[in-house]
Amino acid sequence: MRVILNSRHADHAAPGEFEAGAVVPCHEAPGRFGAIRGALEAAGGFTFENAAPNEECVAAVHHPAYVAYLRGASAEAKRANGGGLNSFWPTVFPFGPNPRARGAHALRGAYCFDVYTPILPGTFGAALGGASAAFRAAELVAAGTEKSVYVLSRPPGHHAEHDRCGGYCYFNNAAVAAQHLSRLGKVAVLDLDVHHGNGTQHIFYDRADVLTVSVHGDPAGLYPFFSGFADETGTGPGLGANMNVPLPPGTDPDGYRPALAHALDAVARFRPAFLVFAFGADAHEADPIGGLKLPTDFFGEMGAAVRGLGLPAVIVQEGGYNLGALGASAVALLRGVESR
Ligand code: SP5
Ligand code: ZN
Repeated sequence: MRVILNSRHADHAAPGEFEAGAVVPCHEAPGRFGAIRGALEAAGGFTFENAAPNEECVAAVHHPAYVAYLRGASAEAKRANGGGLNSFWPTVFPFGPNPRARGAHALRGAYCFDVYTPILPGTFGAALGGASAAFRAAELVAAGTEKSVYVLSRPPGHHAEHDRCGGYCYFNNAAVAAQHLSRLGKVAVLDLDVHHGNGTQHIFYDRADVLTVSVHGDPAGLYPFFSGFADETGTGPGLGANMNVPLPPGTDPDGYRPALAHALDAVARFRPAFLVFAFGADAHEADPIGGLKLPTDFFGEMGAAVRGLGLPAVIVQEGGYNLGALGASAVALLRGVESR
């Protein structure tokens, strides 16, 4: 299988994240990339290539003011770096009649919805590299050159909304791929990261031509907490083109299988021309933040089930924070996708 890499990923590395009032090492760290790449190389059968930066593909799904903000804040962090400050964090989340007109501190909170998503000198470049890799994969699948292409990238993307970063995500890589493919036909986005793909849902919420389906830990108790509930079904022309399947904490393969079948059935009934598969290994039983109980082997079953749809697919890497489980799960999943 062809793998498109974000060669700029390591330019973004958050120095820490908040947990119970303290700062702990950030789960979304550069080592995740090498863990997956190393596992794929050891397994064999994968070819790797880099993608050229492409700003147009980002502009197709994100607000121009948000893109400009991320670019400017990354450049500002680069300059501030000389003074020993190397990351910008939101401190307030402004609301009111004009929250985006009040200077740098308000903007940090206005373009972000949580405290897990700082801006560093290399954030814009790294995020752009990921979106560009997803776009390149979509081009290959759209051209029919490849049946399935895997995008190995970080930072992840599925929490990033039209004009807000959050959940370690800046540009929505899966949405970039889906937007490009939607020019040629209907697209289904299937999100099996353990967290709800709120950004992808948000970007396509009023679209009838892009179905978004997410299977995830119940947001009543798991990040992102504010969306991912079953009653979010789309709006306007997009009513009925969004599906959330929340699962209780501790869900194992016996509990996950019917939820996955339900999600795949919704995808099949939509009759899409293309699939974008947002894959997270954070539903693995060894993941430090996911809370579900899926063993490595189950990711092979997951991949084979997705393959059963028979759709040309872009597979985009999202979360997964146990480095051993991450590489093994990615190999199992992609082998499953290739199986026949
Ligand atoms: C792409 C992706 O998987 N984003 C996930 C963002 C999750 N951010 C919140 C992390 C909270 C970690 N604290 C967990 C404490 C468990 N001991
Ligand atoms: Zn996740």
